[in-house]
Amino acid sequence: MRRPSYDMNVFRERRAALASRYPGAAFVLPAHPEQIRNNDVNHAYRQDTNLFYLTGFEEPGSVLVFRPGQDPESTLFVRPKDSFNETWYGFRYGVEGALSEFGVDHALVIDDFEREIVNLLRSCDRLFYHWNLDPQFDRDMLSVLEAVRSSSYRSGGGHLPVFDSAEAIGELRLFKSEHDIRILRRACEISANAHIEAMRFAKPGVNERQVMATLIHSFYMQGAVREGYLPIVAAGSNATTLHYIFNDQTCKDGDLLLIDAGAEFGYFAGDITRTFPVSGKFTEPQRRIYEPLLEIQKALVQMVRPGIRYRSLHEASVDAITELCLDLGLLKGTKRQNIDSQAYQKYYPHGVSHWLGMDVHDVGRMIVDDQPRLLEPGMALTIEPGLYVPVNDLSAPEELRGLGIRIEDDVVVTATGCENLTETCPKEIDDLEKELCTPSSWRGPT
Ligand SMILES: [Mn+2]
Repeated sequence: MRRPSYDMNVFRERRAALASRYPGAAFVLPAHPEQIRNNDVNHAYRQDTNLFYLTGFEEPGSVLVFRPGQDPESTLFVRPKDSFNETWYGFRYGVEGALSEFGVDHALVIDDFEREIVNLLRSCDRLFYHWNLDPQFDRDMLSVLEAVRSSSYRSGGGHLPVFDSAEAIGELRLFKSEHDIRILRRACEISANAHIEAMRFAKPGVNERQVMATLIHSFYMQGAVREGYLPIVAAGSNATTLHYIFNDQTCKDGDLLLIDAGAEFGYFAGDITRTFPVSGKFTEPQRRIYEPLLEIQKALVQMVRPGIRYRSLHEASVDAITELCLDLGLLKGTKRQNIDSQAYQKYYPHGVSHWLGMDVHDVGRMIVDDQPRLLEPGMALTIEPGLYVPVNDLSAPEELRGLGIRIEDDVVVTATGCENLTETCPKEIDDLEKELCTPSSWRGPT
């Protein structure tokens, strides 16, 4: 028997936390839809984050029905054991394995879902479900809701009210436990080490794709499960495309190289951006942007502590970057005018932060009771100011055109401030230049 590699108490505690908030409700969480086999080969499968968060169960074709306070509280529907399919596509836990290894109260084969779900929902007063993840399953759920409505056991009539399961579970996931932070810390360490590998490897003449290969090689060699997202490896003015994914150009002498990449470890993702000169030495115009932007980034990290409004981080970044744009001659007029007219967005078009966790852009509300959310211990977020000068921006000083710089760290809010989970990844100019002239362990092209 295969054994799950996760501590099942973690998932039991998460289910208990959810149960205490929603007595009387039912959660129906289907697995992530199975990938279509393209020409009979498999592509990587990743479980739906919320289903994994509550069970640790990674097989497709499964559904968790969770009914806080009822018996059984957790019912996991799974694919049956099947020697033909297991020969071709690998081990399945089946009903017995689901019960013995995952600690759920009850397990049934997925073919019984249609027959059992109405019974399971009859005694619940509301349903938590997230639409639009799997259109086929959505259609099944509409029939289920209708069947529950017409069932004689529901005296009040009408449909079960439906709430968004992703939002409810998102509020739990927003607060990372000690266990979660340990895993996230490791995902960040792996990501930081991979960035260092990439810095040592990068030099004029290598292709962005080869730099990407060193990152991914390093991720997997350190025990990562997969990339947290498709890495961005953008040389020269490619860095001014925010979600550049071609990663196929040659790094040239004099270019800056922007790398935004993070590893996934234990379903948690790191997310780091570093920008450095391919040749190993910053030019004067590159320094002119990099040095003040780094000071801004460090000041923003310093701001992170319980009690500050999450949104104030972005407001502070807009204020500081607009001022920097004025200093650099990119914007004209006063700071106030450029902020009010949003003129700064030409050079700084994105937000300074997002929640970080089991999804790179993690879940959790930013507004609570119509008020901007205050930071609390256990929240994890990125700090990633950037400045991008379009290559064809004739109003910009010529030597700054085509420069794109972003510096991104991952932090978790503590009782008194924050812990920077990615501080081992160099970002000071001296540290970067030292790393850049350290020989790579890779025998890449010369
Ligand atoms: Mn990010």
